[in-house]
Amino acid sequence: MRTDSGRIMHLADYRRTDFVLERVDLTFELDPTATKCTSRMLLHRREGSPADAPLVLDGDELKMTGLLYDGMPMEAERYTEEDDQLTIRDLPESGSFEITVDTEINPEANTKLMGLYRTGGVYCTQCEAEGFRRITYFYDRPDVLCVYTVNIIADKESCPLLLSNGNFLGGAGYGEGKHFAAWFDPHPKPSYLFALVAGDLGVVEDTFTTMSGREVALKIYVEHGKEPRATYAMDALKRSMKWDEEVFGREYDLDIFMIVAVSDFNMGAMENKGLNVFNDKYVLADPETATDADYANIEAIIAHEYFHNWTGNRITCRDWFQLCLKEGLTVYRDHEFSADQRSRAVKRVAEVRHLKSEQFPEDAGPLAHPVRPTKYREINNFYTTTVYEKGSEVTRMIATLLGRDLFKKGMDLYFDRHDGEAATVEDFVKCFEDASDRDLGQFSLWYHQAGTPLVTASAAYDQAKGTFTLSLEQMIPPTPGQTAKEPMHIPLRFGLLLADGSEAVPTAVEGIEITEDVLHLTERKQTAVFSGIASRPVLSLNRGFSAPINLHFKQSPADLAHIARHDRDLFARWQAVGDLALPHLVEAARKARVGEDITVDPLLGETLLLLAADESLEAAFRAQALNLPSEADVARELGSNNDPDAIRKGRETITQAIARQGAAIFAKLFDRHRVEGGFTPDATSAGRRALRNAALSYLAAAEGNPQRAAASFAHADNMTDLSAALTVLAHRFPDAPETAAALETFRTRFADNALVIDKWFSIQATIPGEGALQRIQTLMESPLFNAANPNRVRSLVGTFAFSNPTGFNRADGAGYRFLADQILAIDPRNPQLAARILTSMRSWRALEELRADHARNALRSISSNDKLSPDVSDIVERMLNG
Ligand code: B3K
Ligand code: ZN
Repeated sequence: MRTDSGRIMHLADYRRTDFVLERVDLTFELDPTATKCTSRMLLHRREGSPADAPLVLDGDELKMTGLLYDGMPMEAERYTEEDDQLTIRDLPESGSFEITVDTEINPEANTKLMGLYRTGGVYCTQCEAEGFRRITYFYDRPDVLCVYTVNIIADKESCPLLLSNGNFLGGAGYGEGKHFAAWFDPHPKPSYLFALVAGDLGVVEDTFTTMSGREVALKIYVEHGKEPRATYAMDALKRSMKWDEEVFGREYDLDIFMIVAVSDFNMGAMENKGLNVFNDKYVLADPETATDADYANIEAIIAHEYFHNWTGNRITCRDWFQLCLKEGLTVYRDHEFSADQRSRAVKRVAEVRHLKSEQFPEDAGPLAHPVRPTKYREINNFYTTTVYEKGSEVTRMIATLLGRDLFKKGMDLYFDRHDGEAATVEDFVKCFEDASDRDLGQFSLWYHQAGTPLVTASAAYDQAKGTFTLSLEQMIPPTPGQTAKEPMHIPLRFGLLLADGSEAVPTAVEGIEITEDVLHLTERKQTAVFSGIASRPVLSLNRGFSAPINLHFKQSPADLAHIARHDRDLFARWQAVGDLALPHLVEAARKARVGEDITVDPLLGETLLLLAADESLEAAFRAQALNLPSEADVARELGSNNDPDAIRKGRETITQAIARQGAAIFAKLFDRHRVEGGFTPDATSAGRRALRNAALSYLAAAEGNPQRAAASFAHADNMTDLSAALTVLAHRFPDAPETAAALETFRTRFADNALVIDKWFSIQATIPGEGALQRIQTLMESPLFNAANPNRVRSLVGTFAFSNPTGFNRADGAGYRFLADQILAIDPRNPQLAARILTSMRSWRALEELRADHARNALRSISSNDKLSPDVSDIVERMLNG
C-alpha cells in the first residue's frame, strides 16, 4: 500500500481523536526480513465523541496479519484497510476495549530508514515524524500520549542487546536460541518517541547522580572496538545533565539513559524517551579522526537530544505545526549550553554565521515559511532551519524582551503548567505573558510571518542641541502565500560609542521604548531622539544579533572600524568587520563581472589584522574575524542576478590583497599558535588551532605555492590540522603533486574509518571551479562511495550542491542536471534524503538569467517524473511555484 497523497494538512483542521488510548503493549519477534509485531491497545471513546464515530488508525506500507477485538478475531465487515488507514466500526459507546493488531515487517528492505530498519546488523527505529505507522496501525500523532510496555524477542547470539524506552523490567531465555526482554516506560508519550534497538554492540558506561540524589545509569552503545571513541560523548552527556539542572532546574526522570550510535541515519540524532539514537558522526571522536568542529557538534547534539527530555518529551507538541515549540526552544537551550561551556561571543558568531548562511536564504526563497507554519504536505520537509534556528532566535528574543529573571519565571511556569501535555505555541507564549504581564501579541508575529525583516536605519547628530536622532524603518518582504505583512516587535540591543571607546548615556530618549540597552521597534517607521549627547557617537546596533534581521545602515568605514576596535560587545566587533568587508566584496563581484580592475581599501585589511594580532582577544574570536563573509553571504547581499564565478573572483582578489598586506602577521600567528603537548578538545586549544589554520590559509594565498600546507599536513598530529591543511592544498592547489600525494595518504591512512572518508569526499567535493563536476563523477565511481549510506551521499553529492557555489552553479547548467539525476536515483530508495539534498537549489531564482534557466529546466525534469515521492514532489513543486 502506498502512502500519500498530495493531501495538504491544515492547522485550522485540527481536532482531537474520537478515542482515548489508555495504554499499549507491544511485542516484537525480530527477524531480518519478517519481524512480527503485536500491538495491544486499550482504548475508550472520548467523552463527547459521536457514538457512531469509527476508530481510524494510521498506517504506511503495512502488512497486517491479524486483528482482534477484546481477544477475538474481528469480523471482516467491522473494519476496512485502505488509503493507509485502518477503520474500525461498531465500537462501544462507553467502557474500555482492546484492539490487537498483528503486522509483519521487513526491516532489511526498509531503505527509507523510517520505522524499523536494520543497519550494520543492528535493528533500530526512527519514528519521528510519522515512522511508527510503518510498524503498526496506530494513532500516530503527537497529541496521543500513553504508557508503553515493550517485549522484544530475538536471536540471542546476533542480538544480545534488546533495548527500548523507559526502565528495564526483566528478561529471560525464550527457547530455540532466543531470548526476550521487557521494558516499561512510565511516562506517557506519543508514538514518535518510541524506540527499539537490538543487536550486538559495545558499551561505555557511567552514572549520574541527579540533584535530588537519584543515581541514573548512563550507557552509550557503539560498534565493538569503538568504545574509546565514545568517551567524549559521555562527558558531554554528564555536563548536559548537570547544566539542565543548574540553569533550567530540570532533572532526569528514569533510572537509565541510553544512547545508541548507528551508521545509517537520515539525520543527526533522535530524542526517543530514554533511548536516543544517534548518527555515529555525532558520537564518535578521538584526536586522530575528529576535528574541533566535530567535538563541538557532538557536545551540542548530545545536549540537544538530552534537553528534549523536557522540551519535547515531557511537554510535547499538540500537532506538527507546533514543531518549533520543541525544536526552536531546544536549539535555544543547546546554544546557551554551548555558550556556557565555551566562549559566549565565539559561539554567538558561529550561530549567526549559520543562521545567515542557511536560514536567511531559505526565508528569502521559494521554500520560505513561518516558524509556525499553517499547512504542510510532507511534514518531514518542515524540519527546517526556519523551524529550528529561527525558532531558537524567537525564543532568544523573548529572553531579551523579558530579561533573565522573567524569562526564567516564564520557563518555570511552562514546565509546571504543561508537564505531561501536548502543547501549542500559544500555550508557550502565554506563560511568558503571565509571568511578565507583558503583551506579546505583536511579538507573536515572529511565529506567523515568514521572511527576514529588513530594518533600515539612518542617524544624525546635532552638536548644538546635543541630540542624536535615529530613524528606523522596518519592511517584511513578501513570501509564498503571504504578501502583506504587519510591522513586528523587533528588539534591538544598542550602544552609543564615543571617540574614546566609552559609551554615551543619554539623559532622555523620545519616540521609542527602551528597556536597559534594548530599543523596541514596534512601528513601521519610528524616530528616536537621544538627548544629552555631548559629542558625536557611533551607533552600535543589533548587538549580539538581538534580532534576526537584515540591517541596512550606511555607516562610514571609519565608524565600522571604530566599532570593530572598541565595542564592549565582542559579537558587535565581529559584525562590524563583516559590515566593513561586505560592500567591498559586493563591489569586487560587480567589477569582476564586467571585467573591471578590483581595488582594495587597505582599511579593511588593517582592521582585520588589528583584531587578528590582538593578543588580549581569544584566539577563536580572532580566527572568526579573519574569516571574511562567504561567497554565499555576498550572493545574499546581492539578492538577485547572481554570478557565482564573479563573486568568487572578487572575493579571491580581496583575500589575496589581505594575505599580502598581512603576510608578516600571518607568519607570526602561524608560528606562535602551534598547540604543544597532547591534543585536548577544549575551546582554548581549539581556538589556537583555528587561528593558526586561518593564518595558514592566508599564507598559502600570499605565497602561491603548496609547500607550507604540505608541511603542515605532514606534521599534523590531529584531524583538525590535518584536514585544514588538506583543504588548503585541495582548494588552492588542486593540481599540485603535493595535493595528490596528501589526498592519497589521507585515503589510505583512514580507509577503514567511514567518518573520516566522508571528510575526504567533502574536501574534494568543495574544490571550486568548473572541474568540480567531473571530479564528483569520478569520485562516485570510487569503491569507497556507497549510495546506501546517507552520510556518504551527503558528504559527496550534498556537499557539492550546498557548498560548492562555483562548481555546482557551472554556467552551462551541468551541475543542476547532475543533481536532478541524483535526486531521481536517490528518491526511490530514501525520499527524505533526496528531498533534503534537493533543497540546495532553494536560491535558484536569485541566479543570473542563464543559470536560472538551466536550474528551472533541471527542476522541471524532476517534477515531470511520475514516480516521485511526496517528499521530493513537495519540495520541487514549491521550488517551481513558490
Ligand atoms: N527530533 C529529531 C528530528 C526528527 C526529524 C524527522 N524527520 C532530532 C532533533 O531535532 O533533535
Ligand atoms: Zn531537536
